[in-house]
Amino acid sequence: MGRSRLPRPGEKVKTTLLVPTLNEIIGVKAVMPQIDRSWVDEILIIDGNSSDGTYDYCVSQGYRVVSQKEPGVCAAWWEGFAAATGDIIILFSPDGNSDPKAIPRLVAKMHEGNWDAVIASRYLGGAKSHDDSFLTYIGNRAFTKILNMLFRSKYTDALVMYKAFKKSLLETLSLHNRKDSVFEVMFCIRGAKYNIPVTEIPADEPARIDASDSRVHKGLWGRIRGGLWMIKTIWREL
Ligand SMILES: Nc1nc2c(ncn2[C@@H]2O[C@H](COP(=O)(O)OP(=O)(O)O)[C@@H](O)[C@H]2O)c(=O)[nH]1
Ligand SMILES: [Mg+2]
Repeated sequence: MGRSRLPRPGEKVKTTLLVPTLNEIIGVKAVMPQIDRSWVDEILIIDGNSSDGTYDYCVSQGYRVVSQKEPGVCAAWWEGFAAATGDIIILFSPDGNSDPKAIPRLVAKMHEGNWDAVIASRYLGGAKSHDDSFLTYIGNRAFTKILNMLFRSKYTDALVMYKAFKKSLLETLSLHNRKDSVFEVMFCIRGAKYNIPVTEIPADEPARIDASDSRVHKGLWGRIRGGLWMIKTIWREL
């Protein structure tokens, strides 16, 4: 990825809302119309070659849509970073889990304190996740606490996708496309190591809209594998 140029003094800082989709037509139709297009400078959909009409729907609504080449969410992020024209990136899930109303709050907070990153925390202040089961709640909280202990950070939510950050951070934090690590976790660990100015805002996580079995239940093996990826990511960073 090329060096992301910093805007010159007086030049507008642009924001890209980066939206990954894979057969997410139900969520996309319900969530995307709630986004006021004036909130950001660019809405970029990275589609993982959906077969349910997500791609055509997004194109018909006038969004910029890129079909990803390599499979997987991590590849989607990196192909999205390469295509995004914004200086600030917001990672946004159109499945219902990211509350669109938090977009203007994230943008405002980024500008207000000249933060390098702002995380939409599900566990800060009165915020609540409507998607958590007892197990995922305990898992998310414990994982964040362990990460804080190991890397002397103060996150309340190190696993949430929903966040805004300066694109130049990808280079500052030496983040690279690694298929074997969880981008969100790498991002938080490197942010702590490099001691970047990062803050959080409270943001509820609404429930997934398409909550059909195959979408929600990743199965025991799926959860174990997810946990192992995270542990592996931490281990390597130690
Ligand atoms: N482009 C792309 N999007 C994906 C892929 N896998 C999942 N997504 C999308 O990423 C978003 C979050 O996925 P989800 O399965 O809900 O992840 P979770 O909320 O972290 O459990 C949804 O909008 C999915 O459609 C993929 O391989 N490529
Ligand atoms: Mg989700």
